[in-house]
Amino acid sequence: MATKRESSTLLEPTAARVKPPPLFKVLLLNDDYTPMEFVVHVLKKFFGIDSERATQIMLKVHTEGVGVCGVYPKDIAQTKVELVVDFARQHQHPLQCTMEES
Ligand code: TYC
Repeated sequence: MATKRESSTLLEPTAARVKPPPLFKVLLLNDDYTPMEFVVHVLKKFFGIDSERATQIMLKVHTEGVGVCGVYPKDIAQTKVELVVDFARQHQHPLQCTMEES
């Protein structure tokens, strides 16, 4: 009995057809009221950054107005932004956290 041949339809290799998911930077913005120690605490708690690096990032935000906390896929970046903003509001701080495609 003759064996059936596989379909001859050619598919492009997966790697050539699938775009990598876009990544988003999570940003902290400066303000005049949130205590510096609170910002350092946020960077450690939500982004797993060590004290020294967290202090560097906080000071960059303080002097330049904005700084990057981390780069993530969209849903993770959105969750981080929500968690940081909720945490800041619970502590009555006006800290702003946002995201942008990188
Ligand atoms: N500018 C704030 C202060 O002088 C400190 C600060 C740093 C606030 C970073 C927000 O994202 C921020 N207390």
